Amino acid sequence: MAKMGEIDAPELPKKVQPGKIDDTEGEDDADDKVIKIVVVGDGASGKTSICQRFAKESFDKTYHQTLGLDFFSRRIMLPHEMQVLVQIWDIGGQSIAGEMIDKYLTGANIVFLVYDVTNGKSFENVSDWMTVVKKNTKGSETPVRIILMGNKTDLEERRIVTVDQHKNFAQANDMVPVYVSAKTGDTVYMTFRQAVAEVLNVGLSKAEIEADIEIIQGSVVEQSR
Ligand SMILES: Nc1nc2c(ncn2[C@@H]2O[C@H](COP(=O)(O)OP(=O)(O)OP(=O)(O)O)[C@@H](O)[C@H]2O)c(=O)[nH]1
Ligand SMILES: [Mg+2]
Repeated sequence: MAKMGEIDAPELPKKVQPGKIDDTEGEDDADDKVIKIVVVGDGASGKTSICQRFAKESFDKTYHQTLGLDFFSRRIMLPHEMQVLVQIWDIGGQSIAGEMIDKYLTGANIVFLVYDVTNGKSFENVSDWMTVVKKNTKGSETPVRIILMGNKTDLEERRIVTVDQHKNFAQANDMVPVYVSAKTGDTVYMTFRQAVAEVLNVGLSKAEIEADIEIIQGSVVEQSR
């Protein structure tokens, strides 16, 4: 089992997609890079949906609140045959004031700070989340890449948070601004892939950035509810 950070992670039941190679046994392969992504933001902003879209290529329109956290993981292949196990810690929106938040953030390489573009409050609260993230990652050995992620772009007609607000906030706070839709899948996979590649200093060509899902090898593990 790959390293999951400093707290004991629950045993993850294995779920393998049909047609994909079950290589979870090789998770502690010494050649594998392991990248920890922590996903935070207000409740119902779409964090679990984004993780599910990336790890399972699926979307559930019913809201199931995350209590504590959920884990997802997916193995991706970067150029030069670099295998990366992407571990995702999906933090429930209610955990912002919880005692475990510092543990969840320990060892993060990347943080996705998610808000819902149709919900102004979720954008206002990004500041509070950012404060929590910065406070709990400031002693990190390597700099943590923080990505401001506006979700639900499929609901363009209901957008409240403007593109300028999004960009300005990201710029002022050293974050990378991105937009996604967990529902349509728009730019979800590409955002994960690019963030991981940048953390590992792997350059992606335009063709690679646009590379389709076929180039992925691997399997999916998810904690059942
Ligand atoms: N239209 C649309 N709905 C979405 C999108 N992403 C998530 N949703 C819906 O928004 C609701 C909340 O999504 P979740 O992914 O459960 O939200 P969360 O951020 O994990 O919430 P907590 O677990 O409470 O922190 C669900 O009903 C999803 O189906 C999206 O991109 N577009
Ligand atoms: Mg959730």
